[in-house]
Amino acid sequence: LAPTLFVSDLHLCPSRPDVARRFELFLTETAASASALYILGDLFEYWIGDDDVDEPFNAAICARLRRLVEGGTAVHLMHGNRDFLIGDAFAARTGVRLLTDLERLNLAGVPTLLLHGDTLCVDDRAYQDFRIMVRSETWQRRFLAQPLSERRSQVEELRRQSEKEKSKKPMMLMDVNQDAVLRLLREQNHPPRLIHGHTHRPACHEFSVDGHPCQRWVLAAWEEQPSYLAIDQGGCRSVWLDPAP
Ligand code: LP5
Ligand code: MN
Repeated sequence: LAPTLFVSDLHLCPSRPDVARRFELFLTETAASASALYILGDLFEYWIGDDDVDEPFNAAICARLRRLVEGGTAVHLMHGNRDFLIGDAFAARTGVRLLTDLERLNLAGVPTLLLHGDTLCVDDRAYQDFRIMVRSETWQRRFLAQPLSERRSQVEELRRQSEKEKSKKPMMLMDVNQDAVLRLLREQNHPPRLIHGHTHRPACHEFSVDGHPCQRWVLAAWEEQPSYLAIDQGGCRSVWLDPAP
């Protein structure tokens, strides 16, 4: 049976053409023969609204996703902290299915929880406050009412600010909080597997919750290390891609 693939944090943008090229190859050489591809957030460096799909770089990515879907691979997309404004118009144009922020799925008999990962970083209070603000409907409506050029310059300023803030935050603060992980697993009835991205710290953490074993798979950021997770009857494996094929 063809595997199900997982990626996140591609952060695609015109200023990193090597990553976009790597992604294109991944789609045609690897994802095309998979049964499904799950993109767990931050496909784009940032997304300022579906009315920006005609921008040439965005249009090219959309066309590649569309081709993959038409070739028979189901593509599922979850929002990240950079591209949560992706909406129904994007889904209609590409044929991808938009996921909610927390998904549960059964893979070869193994219940698996999917999320971007930012909601587990609860020690980063400044970010969590920011998240509440930008995820509110009124705030988004106001942001989207502005012209694209205005939105773009605001978000570019915000990206600079985010990089500056991150350089001042301790590394520990920006990782997931293990208590938040345990709380989630208990709420969700102890699924044995959890997959997320966001922290850019690829790993498989094994631990147990109230006697239930669990694996937490963390996906890599593509500008650091292009890779994907593949799950089939044989289990789950992480595959590193050649960054410059
Ligand atoms: O993304 P990354 O990896 O750099 O860091 C994240 C958190 N930062 C963010 C911000 C995004 O990078 C910015 C791009 C979002 C695009 C969304 C488009 C629509 C919104 C438009 C807004 C104008 O998510 C970072 C975390 C890090 O992950 C690790 O988890 O630490 O969090 C921050 O940097 C947040 C700061 O700590 C607080 C920011 C306060 C800014 C308040 C200004 C709000 C008004 C903006 C108007 C221009
Ligand atoms: Mn992220």
